[in-house]
Amino acid sequence: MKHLHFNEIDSTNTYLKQEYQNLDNLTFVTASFQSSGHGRNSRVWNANKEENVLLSYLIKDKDIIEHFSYVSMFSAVVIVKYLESKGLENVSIKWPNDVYVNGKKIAGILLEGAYPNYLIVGIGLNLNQTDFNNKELRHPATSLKLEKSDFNSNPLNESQEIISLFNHLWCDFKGDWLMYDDFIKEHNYLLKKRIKLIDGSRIIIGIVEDIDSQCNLLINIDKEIVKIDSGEIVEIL
Ligand code: BT5
Repeated sequence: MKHLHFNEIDSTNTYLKQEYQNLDNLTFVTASFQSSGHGRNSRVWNANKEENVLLSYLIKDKDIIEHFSYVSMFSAVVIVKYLESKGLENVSIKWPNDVYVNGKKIAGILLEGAYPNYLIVGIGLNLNQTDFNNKELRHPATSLKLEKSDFNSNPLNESQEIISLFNHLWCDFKGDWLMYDDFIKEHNYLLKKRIKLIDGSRIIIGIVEDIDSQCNLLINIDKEIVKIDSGEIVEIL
């Protein structure tokens, strides 16, 4: 495992996309600042300089790339466990790719891939930032500092801690995709919430019943359970 750190970069995901041929499987990249940090569908990821964790890692192992939805959930599990280890409560996973604390977004996860060459997982985690322009954000944001005012550490130390935790948990997980099944179900932010989801041209409204062992969202639509493997929650009704 290798860890590269940049003071400033366009995006840690973009860096890995450009350099994947020269880098090993499980290379981690972190940055103190991103000039073009992005989320899904080219949305902007905002993070003040030197205040947050901006981290990406590269997977080149084909077997693992094929299991990308587990990798996405696993990454959320690592962030939840990290936040719980800092004493935070009410930490949950908002399917498919966010981590919430007390109903606010603290981390976003972005998967970008080109099968069979690479899968890149980018994680933006709000640490010390306390000013968020919530009017501009799709969902209210929070940070470790806002949730726990006595939190005092720098993003590079915390990134290293997250990478260590990742490695520790990864060794077991990569042989057993279902290992965190129960943990994921227990931390399902959307459980029993009525949601509106958009998947391509499809609009789905229903009550979330579960996340199944293939990481699909199970939605109750007029008493019928529908399995959703991708899409975006646009509203909690
Ligand atoms: C995500 O996208 O939530 C995935 C974000 C991944 C960012 C990391 S940082 C390291 C790596 N390098 C990158 O360039 N990206 C990854 P999405 O679900 O599309 O959510 C994006 C939306 O979240 C934006 O449109 C804003 O409304 C909101 N947002 C932006 N910055 C935020 C922040 N710091 N905290 C909470 N919400 C934010």
